[in-house]
Amino acid sequence: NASDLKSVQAYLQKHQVTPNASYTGVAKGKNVLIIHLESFQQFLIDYKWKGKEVTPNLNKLYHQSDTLSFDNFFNQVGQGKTSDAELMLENSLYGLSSGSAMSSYGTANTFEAAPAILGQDGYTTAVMHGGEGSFWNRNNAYKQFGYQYFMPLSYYVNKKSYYIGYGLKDKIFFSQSIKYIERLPQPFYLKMITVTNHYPYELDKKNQSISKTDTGDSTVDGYVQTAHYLDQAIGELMSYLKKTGLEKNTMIVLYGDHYGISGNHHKAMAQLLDKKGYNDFDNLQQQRVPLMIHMPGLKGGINHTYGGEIDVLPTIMNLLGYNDTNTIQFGHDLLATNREQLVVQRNGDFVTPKYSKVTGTYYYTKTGKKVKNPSKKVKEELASLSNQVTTQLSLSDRVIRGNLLRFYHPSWFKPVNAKDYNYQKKIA
Ligand code: GP9
Ligand code: MN
Repeated sequence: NASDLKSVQAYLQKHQVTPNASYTGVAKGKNVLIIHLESFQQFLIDYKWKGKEVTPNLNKLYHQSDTLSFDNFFNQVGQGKTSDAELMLENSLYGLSSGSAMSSYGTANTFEAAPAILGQDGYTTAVMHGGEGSFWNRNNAYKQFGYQYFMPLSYYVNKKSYYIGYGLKDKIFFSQSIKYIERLPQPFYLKMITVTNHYPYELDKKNQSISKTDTGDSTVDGYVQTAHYLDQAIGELMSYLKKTGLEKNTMIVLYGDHYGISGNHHKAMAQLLDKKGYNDFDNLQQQRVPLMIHMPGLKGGINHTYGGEIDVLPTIMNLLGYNDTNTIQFGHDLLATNREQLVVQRNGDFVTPKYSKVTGTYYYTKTGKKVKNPSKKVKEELASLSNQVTTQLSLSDRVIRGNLLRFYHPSWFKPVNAKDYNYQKKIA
């Protein structure tokens, strides 16, 4: 009920972090293009296989001076995988401890998501995805998020040779999307969801332009190949954006949604990363995924702050000039100077620059050594971090399970009415 919302607000108020004022509004009025890099882990950045860069286009973006790149950015998804990442990125709320929040609560819940906020401020909002519209309940949840347009597979020409795994191959998806991008009134907020770099990492011969790795683990070895293909697709999209001049007035946000290699492949991962051993601690560290924010003129560089998907919305909103801190968002501006760098994992694990908790065991993040015989002070520190993790997750769960945002009425926001949106029709 409404008083539950009060306790959530009290907690968020207490843990408020002031956004970085020197970045406030630097992207005001720009188009926003969110590019979802399916199953893309941070280790692929600058990774070489047989002397060849696996993702040269993304590497280039990563190192450009007008890209803000993050190298301690973690995925925080649970069983909802892609959908959890989407939910976190656009709402700054955690997924649930089991199942997918977008599937279970996406149809009926009230949200105050990025597309709704921007849509009420003159933005055109759209999602493009070369897969089935009903997957993860997107066709309903996107309405609650306030997306005006959703172009799933039915908007694209589909042929047997175009499609692999969960949808259109990324290059085909991007190239067919152009005609829709061109019809979006600007400024737009557009999310494009790729899919080819998804388990089981299959690719037709014609598109294989780097060899598979040779760990012998068949689940793992195709990963660099589909990642390479995704990277080429990004390269093609980037050259379109450059050629048309669209790049100049667009803030591009690229992120990896979650791991590609699950925690059941320690041996193969040790081989890929050229490490002697690989344990659950290492697996947690490999939950790092890319986050890059690129915009001509942006003061970029590689930022080492520890953060995760929950923090993207506050970061982007500050860049766009919305710096209201009285929001029901669990993340904090990644550029804020006084952030508490506690990265929550959905299973209760966490990472900070100093400590990592993995299935009940504490490690030092820098060395990977177990914390042995902690002093009273360290014990208290660890207990307090663990507590905060549990509190944050349970408060976020309350927001979703209790549909608490229906009680929250900030002056700057009109409630979304899903009936206003119809994804059957095409843009006129
Ligand atoms: C399908 C795609 C896959 O549309 O987003 O979702 P995932 O299996 O990665 O959660
Ligand atoms: Mn995914």
